Amino acid sequence: MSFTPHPTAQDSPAWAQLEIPHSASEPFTDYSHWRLRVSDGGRQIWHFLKTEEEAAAWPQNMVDKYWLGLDTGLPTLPKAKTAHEAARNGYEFYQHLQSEDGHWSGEYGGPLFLLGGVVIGSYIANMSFTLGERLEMIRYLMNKANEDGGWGLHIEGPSTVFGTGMNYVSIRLLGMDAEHPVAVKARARLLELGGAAAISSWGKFWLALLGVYDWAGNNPVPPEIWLLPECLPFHPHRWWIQVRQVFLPMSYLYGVRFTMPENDMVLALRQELYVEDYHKIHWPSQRNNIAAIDLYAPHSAFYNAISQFLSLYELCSFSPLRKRALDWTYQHITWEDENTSYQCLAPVNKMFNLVARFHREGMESESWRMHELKRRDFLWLGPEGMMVNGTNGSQLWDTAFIVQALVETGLATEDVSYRPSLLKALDWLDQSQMTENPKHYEKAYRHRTKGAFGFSTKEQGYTVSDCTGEGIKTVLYLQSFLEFTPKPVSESRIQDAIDTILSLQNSDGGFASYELIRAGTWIEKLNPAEVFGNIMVEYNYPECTTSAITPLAIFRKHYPTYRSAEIDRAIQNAVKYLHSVQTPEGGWIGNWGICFTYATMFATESLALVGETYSTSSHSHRACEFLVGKQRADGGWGESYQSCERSEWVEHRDTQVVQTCWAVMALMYAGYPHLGPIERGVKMVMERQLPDGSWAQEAIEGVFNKSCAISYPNFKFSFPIWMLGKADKYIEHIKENATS
Ligand code: LAN
Repeated sequence: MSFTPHPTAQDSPAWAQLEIPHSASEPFTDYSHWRLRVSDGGRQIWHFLKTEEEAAAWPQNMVDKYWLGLDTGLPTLPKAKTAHEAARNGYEFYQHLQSEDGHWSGEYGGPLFLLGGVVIGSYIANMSFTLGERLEMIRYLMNKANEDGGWGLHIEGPSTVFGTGMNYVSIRLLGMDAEHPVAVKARARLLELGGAAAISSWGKFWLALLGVYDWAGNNPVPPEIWLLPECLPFHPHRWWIQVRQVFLPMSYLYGVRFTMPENDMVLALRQELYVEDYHKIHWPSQRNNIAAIDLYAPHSAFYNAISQFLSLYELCSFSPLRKRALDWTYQHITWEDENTSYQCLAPVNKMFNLVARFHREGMESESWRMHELKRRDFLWLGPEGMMVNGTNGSQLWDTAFIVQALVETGLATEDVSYRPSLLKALDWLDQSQMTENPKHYEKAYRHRTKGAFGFSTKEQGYTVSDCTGEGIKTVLYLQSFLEFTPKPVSESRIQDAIDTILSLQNSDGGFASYELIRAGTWIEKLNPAEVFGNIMVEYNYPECTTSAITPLAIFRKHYPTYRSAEIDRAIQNAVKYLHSVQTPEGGWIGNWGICFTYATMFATESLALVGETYSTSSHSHRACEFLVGKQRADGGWGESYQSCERSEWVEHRDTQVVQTCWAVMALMYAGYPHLGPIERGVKMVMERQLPDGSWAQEAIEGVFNKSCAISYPNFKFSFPIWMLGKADKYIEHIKENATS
């Protein structure tokens, strides 16, 4: 084991203090100099062009302008008189946001605990940011601070110690002076909430790496757990992959008690972050000190007992065993980096991996260079500054929805001018399907990837059940439903995708996110993260289940001989699972979108696949009654992200376009026969359309792990276009049936 001596970041001009204006309403950099460079199958990285000559040689395109919040200059369109015209106007605008390689890029911000990891990790590992990036990250945080000066878990949440602590440290490291009014106010709020001593466990961990929280204040994360026999029902390879991949580098870093060497910044932060004198804090009693406002999933007594036991173990851990455990966890860390070309599963494990690799290999290494490079895939510049995206983008997800919308609404065939855009999308999808299993496969506890699609890019390399479903469904739409397209995705590659989908069905018929469910839900009792719910194991999700089976149904029609009995069974069992999780009120609880409107749209689509509709199925009937009961006087629907926290419907203050689309889509999937609610929903969405065909950004659309909201800004295009185009045909069809 090596403990690489590292230079301290503060000595580097790259982290020197900056003059920061008091107001963040205007950009701190010249927005006309930023460009989104798209490369390598959808990597999206914002570049700042230093000179006017460079800027003139590489003009801003529509994608740059739109996402930076600059005037796109797109024309006012003739006012739509029908839903179909409105859908068309929507795409007249949205086609301009397609990147030249065929996918749709976009922001994927929202969580406010990710930027802290990227900044602290970079500081520790002596990596830098450009001046523009630093300034715009500071500006983003200034813009996203709550009235009280603090930050929440996500951009719509109340201030928490986790959000405030991580982001306070970030603005300071990025160059804001401690006496800047924004820092003063944030610090006051942090101290009011109890100071950083009461930060949640992932915050404690980041602060300990930085040397501003004592390791004795952290519950143990011993790497030896990875050496336990794999057959044990709680072995980490059975945990939800997001937690497993975060726990992995954490256990390595905990095992070596990595701590950044003291410097002036570290000493200053120790003063600033705490209510009491840093050196007088009794650290062992901070392990379970979590501010009440942060707590979503309090520790179980079982977890606390295990932590106590592990604390005793730490006092007498046996060093040869520790060394073996560290070597083994390090090996797994390198496998994860290599399997994902250093993108890693998400930015949390990426930044912990980065610090672990830095610890063992130092700065003069391939891993340092690669991690340094790939950090930028997570940085996204929006109108309010630079944020850290929840993943390296949502490329596949956004591309799949808009393409399906175009095909289902008939827009794909009605206008030849849309053809190039569909052909480019197909080309991108062709290149985004994974064709091999991971380089480090079973030994790295990975699920198969052959034939799969991920949420973002092929390079990231993780199968997601519903992304594979939506990805291959989109390929089938393009290749089998349209006459003008080539067929680059071969039959055997389509079969690989179907095989991957079938490999992901759980015994009760449902589909989880990345893998099969590998352990019992009792492991949730070991959830150490306090701020998130349902993170320890995979669960079945109504949304993932639907996205997995809809392509199976389409595939079955076009390729009736391939695994057809299994496909039939898979669909039947999936529907049984969906029946079993419908709430007594008639909806389904959403896990990745907010909330009931989202999951109910998916569930009714699945039911329709087996002929269950409003008039034939009590499940579908109840779903419609539930949704219609939630429609507002203005014709729309609106749910707060708190629906996801509480698993019960919580009205949003305002009606939401995206949720209205989901609700109307659900009614249409269910074959709801009464046109009133559908027509009123359509009217509401049409009224909100802007003169250039776009829709304005409204409340946050997505969620994960019950408590953290996340933005899907492309949804405000794909779902209105889809819903309006579909509704136009649907309304006509119902009216025709009524008169015939
Ligand atoms: C995502 C983003 C995509 C999302 C969908 C495809 C929409 C979903 O249907 C399945 C699950 C998945 C892939 C998903 C899982 C959790 C992610 C990766 C995220 C919400 C993006 C960020 C989040 C990740 C867990 C953030 C890090 C936090 C931890 C608790 C580890």
